[in-house]
Amino acid sequence: MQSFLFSLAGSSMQRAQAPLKLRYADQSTTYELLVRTDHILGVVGYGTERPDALPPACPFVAAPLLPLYGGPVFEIWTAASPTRPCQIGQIFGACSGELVFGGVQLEEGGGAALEDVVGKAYDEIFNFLEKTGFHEPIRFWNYLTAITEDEQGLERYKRFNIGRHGAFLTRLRQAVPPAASCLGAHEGASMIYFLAARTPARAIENPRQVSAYAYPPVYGPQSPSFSRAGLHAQDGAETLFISGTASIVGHETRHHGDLHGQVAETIENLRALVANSGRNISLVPSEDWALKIYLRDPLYHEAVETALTAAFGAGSQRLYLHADICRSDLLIEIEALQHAAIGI
Ligand code: 3EB
Repeated sequence: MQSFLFSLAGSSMQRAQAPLKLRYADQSTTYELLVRTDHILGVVGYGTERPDALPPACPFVAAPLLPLYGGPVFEIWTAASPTRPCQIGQIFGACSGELVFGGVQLEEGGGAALEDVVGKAYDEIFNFLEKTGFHEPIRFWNYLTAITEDEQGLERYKRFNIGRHGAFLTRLRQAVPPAASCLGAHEGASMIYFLAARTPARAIENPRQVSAYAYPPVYGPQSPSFSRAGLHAQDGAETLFISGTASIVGHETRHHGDLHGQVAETIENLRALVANSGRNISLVPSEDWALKIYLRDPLYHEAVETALTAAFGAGSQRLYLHADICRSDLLIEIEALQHAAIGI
């Protein structure tokens, strides 16, 4: 991981400064947190509380997901221009000139239905976006405890979709929802974190898959509100945000109980999204890729690592997390981010 950080620093000299950087850092690279805290948008911690070394002004959210192996991992979002903290209501975030980061914990436990808790959290997020002037969400991450468990006769993921849709219906300005991930956590508090900007990302769908927001009702009374990917352009550079992607073709899960089949299908879906992004490139292995891989079983790690290294290259950043996927027949889900200069 460390060698990647150095090679990233070297290669960034040769092209336009990316407006947004994402790094997955382990504890031994904590010094990275301190070098340029004035540019940090936010830090997400996996398997860790807020690090003492992080200045209080930097937003930190503790995700209820554990890294697969080893100690804590920090997901560090950095902007090209200096950042400043901003707090509106329950949401503590930070913004640069172009982007804002924020996170919110769900207030579960008061007996309210999950759809109401989720609706309220998204309402708070939209209030935050309105007040900070960053009206356009470009990426959401949703980590929910007990995601596939029943709550009063309806699965929690289905309740989540009802709550999210309700908030988007009244508050989202975009014609289609932005990119997202939604995963199940084993412990801790459910939470949502996000990135937003002054202009929306361009939504990208996958021709191999039915759009999630058009799934048939067999998956729940309200279809999931997310785009398969979004391409956000800014300051001569682009960031491709690929949503959580799994072994789904059309709207159906493929390769039940077959890890290798699911991994191969998921990579095909990632390739299709890159091909459909409107940029004149195919999936070329490079260090510009950051992959977050959610595995239902830690034992899957080796097989998945081999396949992803072949597809994305050894220089890609890869963060493995132990998580439940929102369909119980899915063994793996992968999200991705890529930086690229505009025009290639
Ligand atoms: C899928 O393709 C897998 O509800 O926000 C992936 C990414 C999935 C985001 C969400 C769900 C979500 O349907 C599940």
